[in-house]
Amino acid sequence: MPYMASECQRKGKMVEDQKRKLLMVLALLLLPSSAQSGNTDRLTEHHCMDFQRASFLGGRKLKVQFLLFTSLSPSCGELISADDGIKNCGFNSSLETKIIIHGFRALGTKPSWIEGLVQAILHTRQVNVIAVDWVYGSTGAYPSAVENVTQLALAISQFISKLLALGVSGTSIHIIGVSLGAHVGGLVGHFHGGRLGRITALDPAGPKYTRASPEERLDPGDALFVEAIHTDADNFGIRIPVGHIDYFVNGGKDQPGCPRFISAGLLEQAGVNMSRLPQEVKVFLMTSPSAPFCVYHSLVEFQLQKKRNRVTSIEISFSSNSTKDTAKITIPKDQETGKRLLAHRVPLCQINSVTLKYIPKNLFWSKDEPSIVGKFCVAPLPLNSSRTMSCLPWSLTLPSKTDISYELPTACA
Ligand SMILES: *[C@@H]1O[C@H](CO)[C@@H](O)[C@H](O)[C@H]1NC(C)=O
Ligand SMILES: *[C@@H]1O[C@H](CO)[C@@H](O)[C@H](O)[C@H]1NC(C)=O
Ligand SMILES: *[C@@H]1O[C@H](CO)[C@@H](O)[C@H](O)[C@H]1NC(C)=O
Ligand SMILES: *[C@@H]1O[C@H](CO)[C@@H](O)[C@H](O)[C@H]1NC(C)=O
Ligand SMILES: CC(=O)N[C@H]1CO[C@H](CO)[C@@H](O)[C@@H]1O
Repeated sequence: MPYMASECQRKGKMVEDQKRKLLMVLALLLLPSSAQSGNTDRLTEHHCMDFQRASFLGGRKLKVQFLLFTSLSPSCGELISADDGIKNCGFNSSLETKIIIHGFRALGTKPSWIEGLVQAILHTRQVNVIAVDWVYGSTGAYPSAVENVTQLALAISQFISKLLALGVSGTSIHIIGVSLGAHVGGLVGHFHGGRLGRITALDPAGPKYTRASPEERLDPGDALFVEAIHTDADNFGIRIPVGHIDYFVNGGKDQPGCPRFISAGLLEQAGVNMSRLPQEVKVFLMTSPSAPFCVYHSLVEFQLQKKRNRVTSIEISFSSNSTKDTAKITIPKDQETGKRLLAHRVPLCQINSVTLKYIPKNLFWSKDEPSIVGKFCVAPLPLNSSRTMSCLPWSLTLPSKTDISYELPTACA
């Protein structure tokens, strides 16, 4: 009996609670006395809240609800608002918080995969899972759902701000956005200056977003780590990369020794085997952008000493005794930092050296600078919440088109 209903839930809900209690009391009075024993306890238990149901006719209010699920009650949603009352809920501010945002719901119904996803996450990890219910604003025609996205993102951002004010760390927040919800997550991350821990986009939506600017859609600046799993890029999904890593998994095949993760079309919209999802870290083993085998991944980052008024490209290679794997970091114009995921065939601890090469963009009318200066850092994935990146301990000067190699001393444990 972990929760007290009245302390935890919103006022509007309390009215409903009162009614419900009244009904229960009435029911108890009407029951024969032998059936009453043990039942009175239930009156103080919090009752499970479900998603709302909206009609697909237009003119909906947004009516956002936040439902909390914890390992104590993985199948029972608790209506929460981020105020002091949250301390009386199952919410544990020292744990990670996963916030799930669904997408467009043509018929205004609850997404059928929510429960499976929540339970799968809680089965694997002790975390706070918060499902955002915005079925009211997500229904009707797709463009009108899109119109509600900014307001929804503001509501979620405010909710997160209150969590932060209660002492929750920004890096412990992980947004999982499905379809249109992925761009909502991007906007939420943007409102938080890209300092939230992680955004996972499942099948980020394409319509109205493919040509949108990075501010309007999900992009790698929206969180410390942004990953996207595209399973529907030829239809409703977005075709362009939006994260530090983007998996385009059409035609992905099971690999020996690797977990089976995707089996397209399988589940509503996402095409993801939800019972595998909490082990999402394993997805790294399964799909590299380039090679059809299991690989390791590291997040590589280059931070310019000075922002530049043009795009900066740096080629990064990891070399081991027998392998060399390369990726290109792109730092957008007027930004300091570029991040990229580098897929390598041997564990990071077997990488002997890293080679950096600055690739200037010499245009017909303007020559790029002959060298750049900055800092290089690397972290093996998955990132854990302490998120320690190892950096080469000095400011590197990279002359144009020249390979500069450094030892990467990371011993195997
Ligand atoms: C919150 O989680 C931490 C870490 O698992 C645990 O030690 C602590 O007891 C939890 N607090 C509550 C109130 O459950
Ligand atoms: C989904 O994953 C679960 C857990 O590994 C597995 O038992 C199940 O067979 C998978 N379903 C499909 C359709 O691959
Ligand atoms: C790489 O080669 C060096 C020198 O031959 C050797 O000492 C080291 O053990 C090798 N490392 C691996 C991971 O095979
Ligand atoms: C996180 O990574 C650090 C450094 O790699 C390591 O010491 C720590 O044990 C890791 N924590 C968890 C929870 O995996
Ligand atoms: C709260 C809000 O802005 N809701 C809007 C969601 O989109 C529909 C369709 O455009 C509007 O009618 C709602 O007012």
